[in-house]
Amino acid sequence: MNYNKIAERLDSAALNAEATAQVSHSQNFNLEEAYGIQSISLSRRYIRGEKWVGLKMGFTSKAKMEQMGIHDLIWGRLTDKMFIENQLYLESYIHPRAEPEIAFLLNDTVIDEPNIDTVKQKVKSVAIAIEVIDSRYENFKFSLEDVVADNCSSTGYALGKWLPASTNIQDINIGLSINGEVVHEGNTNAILGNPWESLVAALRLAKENGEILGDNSIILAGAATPAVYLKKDDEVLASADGLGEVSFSVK
Ligand code: OOG
Ligand code: MG
Repeated sequence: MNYNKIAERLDSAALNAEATAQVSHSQNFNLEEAYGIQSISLSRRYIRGEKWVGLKMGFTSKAKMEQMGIHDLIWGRLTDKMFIENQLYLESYIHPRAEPEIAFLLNDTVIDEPNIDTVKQKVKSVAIAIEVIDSRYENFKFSLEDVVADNCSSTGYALGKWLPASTNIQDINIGLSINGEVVHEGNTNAILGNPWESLVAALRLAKENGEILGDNSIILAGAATPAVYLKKDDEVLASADGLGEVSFSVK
């Protein structure tokens, strides 16, 4: 199996906003190989000048697992170019979807044993966020290995105001509205029982995989609700109790 070729195919699909067939339709590959492909496809972005900024966690809630039919925790990489400020241009995407998330901004503390108590020392700030996912696969359909190879569908993130790390993020309502109408609402404890657990998992996975999460790295905890497809002229807004809101418009 040619990892480079598959990485190139997925990277080009993202660049050209053109869907491609699921890798699993033509090859057998395992999860380790899938993460290998993800890593190579990210290298292509770094070579083009994108900067790695952190990680996103996926399938941390039942709502997401059920929507996509995958029940394993996954992680992908975020780059600076994925940052969305105010506007998203539909023509740059294949079939983008949005979901409300919580973001963590890290400091440079080194954590040897990630657990609920220790990871809090590594957080400078928390914020409401919107993740935009855009599977490079036709019809947004994939196997576990497919989605991992495709950087876990990650394509964009919008961030609300950074708030102190002491801000409560547990057991609060979080939701997404489109054009002023709430489309999905959930509770942040749907994220692994407690959104801090997602950070614990992220730090553990980063360590296992040699990803160094230094000062100002960003972690997205994963959505507590299903994702929604975006269409032209949508005003997309996420909010959570005590975290304020973040929004962008679709052009
Ligand atoms: C995969 C990414 C999952 C989340 O928050 O659970 C994810 C997908 O749904 O395409 O980002
Ligand atoms: Mg997500």
